[in-house]
Amino acid sequence: MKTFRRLSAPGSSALSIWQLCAAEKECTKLFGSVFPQTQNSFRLNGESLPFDEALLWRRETKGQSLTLECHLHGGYGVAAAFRDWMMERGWREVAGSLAEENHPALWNANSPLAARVVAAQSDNAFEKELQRIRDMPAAAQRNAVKDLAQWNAWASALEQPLSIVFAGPPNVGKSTLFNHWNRAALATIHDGQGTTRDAVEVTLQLGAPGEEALFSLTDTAGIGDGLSALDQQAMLVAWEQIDSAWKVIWVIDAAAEPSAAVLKRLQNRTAKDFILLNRTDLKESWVPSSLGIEPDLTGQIAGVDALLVALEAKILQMLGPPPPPGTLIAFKKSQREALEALLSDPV
Ligand SMILES: Nc1nc2c(ncn2[C@@H]2O[C@H](COP(=O)(O)OP(=O)(O)OP(=O)(O)O)[C@@H](O)[C@H]2O)c(=O)[nH]1
Ligand SMILES: [Mg+2]
Repeated sequence: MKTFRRLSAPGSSALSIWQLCAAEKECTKLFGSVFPQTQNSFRLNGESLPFDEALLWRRETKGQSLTLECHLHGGYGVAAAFRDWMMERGWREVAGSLAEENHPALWNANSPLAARVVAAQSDNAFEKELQRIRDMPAAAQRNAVKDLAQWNAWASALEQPLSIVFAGPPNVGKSTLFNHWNRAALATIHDGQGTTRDAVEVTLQLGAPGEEALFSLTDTAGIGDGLSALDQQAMLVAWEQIDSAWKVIWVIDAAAEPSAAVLKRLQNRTAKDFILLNRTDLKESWVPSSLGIEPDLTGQIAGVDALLVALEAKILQMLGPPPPPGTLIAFKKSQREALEALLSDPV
């Protein structure tokens, strides 16, 4: 009997997770000579599967029968293609997803990287590790907790998408950059100030292929001087977004000095403020450094792809390298709190 079932939520956009059960020789026949012999995850490529990329795990061996887990990179279309491909090869789909019963965390994993860290936690691995640490002598315990906690920034980013907000004076190119990043014309771009009045939010996967994580991106209204009542209302919404953001990308214009409120904020920047000097193809009309402003990145729409690549790299750098496959991290808030409790009160 060769059966498969879907473990991930049917509508999940970036990833689908499947469980395959069959005799070893059937699995070898399906995946060809590259079929993994070890327990570890194994990356398949287009030569063995008609899909971009897949990760495969051997989960369980019972006699001749194997249970595999397959993570496919891609949304609805890839899932449908995989289902057809399996059925053409005589595999039978078993009704009903196991997700809610057995894989609640995988069900909720919203990106390839999130799925990877959740997979590393199967079989209560994190709780077991915590118990192992609790049994250590105090000094070793401290080091072990610190090792785990080094991933905490990534852990909270993977549990709940971090929010990146585009902010700045009117008409500086915030929406242009936001749209290029999304590759979709979601926010309204206009040649004249006061175009974007609502905060426009999308979620977007950023990162290297196979280890993308989900972020939320918000485009806001321009923060200017002497604005109409409507624009002032929009500005208040923008400030709310800025206050609750993980990072704010302040877009400013090489050809126009920022409004007073933006200038003041940038002169007193905090760790979450990132400054992008845009429209450098236009004639420079002010010198940022003379006003105490040091942009983190400088560019123009003409080179926007290069600018975006640099921007994405700089944003991801703030989180450090992502956890390698198999790394245990405190993925859930409760797990991070357990680590903190151990640090402040070793047992
Ligand atoms: N020359 C030049 N024009 C640019 C550049 N980036 C954006 N623009 C243009 O600047 C104008 C304003 O761009 P938007 O993206 O609407 O600006 P915004 O900051 O979202 O404006 P508001 O929503 O009004 O606050 C558009 O005509 C863009 O095409 C650039 O690097 N160089
Ligand atoms: Mg705009």
